[in-house]
Amino acid sequence: MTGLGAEQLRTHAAEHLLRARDRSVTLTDAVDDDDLVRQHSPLMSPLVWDLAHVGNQEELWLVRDVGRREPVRADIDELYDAFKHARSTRPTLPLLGPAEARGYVREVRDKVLDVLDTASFDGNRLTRHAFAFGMVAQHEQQHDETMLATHQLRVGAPVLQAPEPPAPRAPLAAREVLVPAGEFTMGTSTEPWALDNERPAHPSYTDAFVIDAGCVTYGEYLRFVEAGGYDQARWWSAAGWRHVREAGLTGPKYLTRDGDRWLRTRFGSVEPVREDEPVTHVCFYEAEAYAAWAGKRLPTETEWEKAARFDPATGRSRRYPWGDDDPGTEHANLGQRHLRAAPAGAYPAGASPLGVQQLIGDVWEWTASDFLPYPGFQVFPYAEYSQVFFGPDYKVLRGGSFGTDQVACRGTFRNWDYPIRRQIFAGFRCARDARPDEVA
Ligand code: AVJ
Ligand code: FE
Repeated sequence: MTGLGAEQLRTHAAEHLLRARDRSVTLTDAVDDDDLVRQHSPLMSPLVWDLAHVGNQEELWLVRDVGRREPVRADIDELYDAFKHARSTRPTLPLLGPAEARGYVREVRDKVLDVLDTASFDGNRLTRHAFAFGMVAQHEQQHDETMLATHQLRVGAPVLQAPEPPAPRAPLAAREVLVPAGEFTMGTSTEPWALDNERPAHPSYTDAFVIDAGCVTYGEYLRFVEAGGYDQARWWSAAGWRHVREAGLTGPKYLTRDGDRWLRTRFGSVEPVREDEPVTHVCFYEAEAYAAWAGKRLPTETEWEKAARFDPATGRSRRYPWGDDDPGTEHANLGQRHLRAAPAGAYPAGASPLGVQQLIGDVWEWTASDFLPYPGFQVFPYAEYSQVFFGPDYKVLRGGSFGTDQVACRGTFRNWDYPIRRQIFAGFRCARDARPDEVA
């Protein structure tokens, strides 16, 4: 993106907006109107809320703010303000119905494409305007991933189809990778569409550490379950143990035991669990407990980013593990092309310089870190995007999932959620301190 001319920026912005809208339409046209307005879980909004919310944010940011145009529907701002109404209460609001919501987002988009045609991408306004378009495309894609999680919660016959992800190309060369001690550049000051919480680039130090080359699989995780891990306080943090007891958790969400095998419900189908697939739908506390049982720990956010971006040969931080090129289909399982994570070894072309695989795509990876601002953080463009979430309540997840679009996923991208959340497409990999004999 950096160094693109105004016309290229315009084309890129239009492509990202169109791709996001195609996905929103696919996810909302897949179900009937009853399903669109239904609340599938108190954790989620009705799909029709997400759709109109996406249109309302686009109206606020691009039609009114960037475009300086008249409001399309000033009367509905309050309904679609995520801070005014908790997800659980959204079905009780006088929301736009399915036909109205579809008409609304089309009308907003029509005006936005006109704003995009006439926006002058020059001087300072280049970054500000291009950023606003990129932010809106990212925002819609984030809600598309949320809508995909709602689809996974929905009960009923399957309505989404996608081809299977690729099989492993080759076994992993090593199960663990040593990352040397030292400073690297974390965060970014140059990615044009990086959000405020990814900025600025700053030096960050780690000791030598060892990180798993792939994510923890269902097979590995279920050995912990079968060993009685959910009944043994010693693997869990105090908060994690309290939660696992209170919530009555017995294994990853969406799994059931059938005699001596495990079944998984996935987008309306019931299937045997695949042992080699990255475990998905576990919360932070479960990830932490598994790591303790395995004699390891979760990586910190800094360690994760160093494993993903640091090139020891040049000392430089890459945009992605494989380099600076935008993700291709050979690099990572992103963009809802497949509706599950791929087994370890499926994307060797996406490996980091040190040989860590599948950091981008497949599953969001829980890290040990709280969501905090980087040194030099500045709110941009609104405090409500990131700043109001900083603090110990949220844990950082990295890397994106099969449900994440590439516009909302970078080596620097930071996601966050409560440590109890399991409806998101989240898994993890483990890390540990390097032993003295490994560093010498
Ligand atoms: C970054 C995924 C935590 O969905 O709550 C969507 C993204 N912010 N609308 C969320 C977001 C405003 C956010 N996460
Ligand atoms: Fe939103």
